[in-house]
Amino acid sequence: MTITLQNQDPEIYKSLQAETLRQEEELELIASENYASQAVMEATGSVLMNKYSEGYPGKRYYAGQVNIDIVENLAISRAQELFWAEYVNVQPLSWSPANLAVYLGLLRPGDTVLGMSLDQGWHLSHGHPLNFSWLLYTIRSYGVDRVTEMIDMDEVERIAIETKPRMIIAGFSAYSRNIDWKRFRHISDTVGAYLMGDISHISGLIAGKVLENPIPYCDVVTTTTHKTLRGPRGAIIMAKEALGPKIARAVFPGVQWGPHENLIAAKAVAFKEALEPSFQKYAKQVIENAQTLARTLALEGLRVVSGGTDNHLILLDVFGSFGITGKEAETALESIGISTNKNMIPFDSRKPLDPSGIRIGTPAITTRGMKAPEMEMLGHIIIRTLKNRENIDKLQLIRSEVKKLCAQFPLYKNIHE
Ligand code: DSN
Repeated sequence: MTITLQNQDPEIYKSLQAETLRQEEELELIASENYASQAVMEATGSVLMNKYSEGYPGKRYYAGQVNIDIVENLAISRAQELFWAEYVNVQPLSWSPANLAVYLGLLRPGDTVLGMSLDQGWHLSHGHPLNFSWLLYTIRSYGVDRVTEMIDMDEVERIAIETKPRMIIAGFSAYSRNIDWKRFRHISDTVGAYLMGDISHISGLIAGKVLENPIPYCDVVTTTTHKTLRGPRGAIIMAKEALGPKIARAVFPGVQWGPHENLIAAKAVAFKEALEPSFQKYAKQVIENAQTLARTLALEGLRVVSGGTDNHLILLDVFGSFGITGKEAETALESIGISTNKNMIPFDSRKPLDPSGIRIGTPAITTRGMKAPEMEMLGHIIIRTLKNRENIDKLQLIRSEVKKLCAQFPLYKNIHE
């Protein structure tokens, strides 16, 4: 009998089957998630996971690297082509380790870092009291304007001059507006700071050429590979050539040892996919879908933070609009088969675990092939769910509508157009 996961470990197999069905029959609106292609998943589950390969191509600490080096060099050259980057490190295991390596490579403990404030679109590694960033560095922050809910670049400049940071971070996990990269560069030059772009959320939209590429403006850029970029879980760091050696030493041996070469192969596969013209079409559709969905929700009385979106992400003030907390909204939507996440909104008076907002995004549903008509349908489904969240019969009916919609856009069939 062939040994398979099914007969060797039925319990895990059962959970994988159940998760496959959940993904097939439910809608993924978490802005940081996507569905990787079968080729990306095949590389992720490949024999490359068996290999230790500390070091870099041509300079490893263990033998047997002939195939590993080919894979890692391909991942590097494809990322360079995709983002027009001079230096690329494809080894970071994920978002925080990538950012940690940048801090370690370019700063000294105690140096001042200026990033987005915690409640307005931050990431843990940009400065959270329990994170290495806060513990090792002096974190200062800028935020959004109270009225426009967009970044006020004059205010960023004022704070930068006042705090004299060694590094400025432009990058967010819950900000839906375009970033003024040129002005960030100007401010960084004014105060003599490194400019770090963290494009973890929007890198697929940059690769797809629908958002401006920050590489020419930044000293260093980090991104995860599994969000809009639609690759495996992981991250990369891109930098000016001159900073390459510092970043390389910080990633290995500074932060990590053995890189996960199976994931590096999967990153290479995803970069090849993103170099295809079809990926540009996908990226354009992601933004169009987010704008249609935001418009539909706003017309139904749900306040969209900053009044709209320029990318894949929409932040919704459910508490201010309908008197429902973010946690209640997340729970109601999950009950009908839609995954979202509760999220702080700018100047939120509520707490992080039960804030005023939810964050939604269109990368995954666009991968399924959905377009404007489905966004309008989805907008009405979200509103009906929030308004009827205590009506079990109505929720059951809406759940069956979601299942029917999913059946029209099967997963792992429409991914390659
Ligand atoms: N989990 C990532 C996100 O959803 O944006 C980081 O917080």
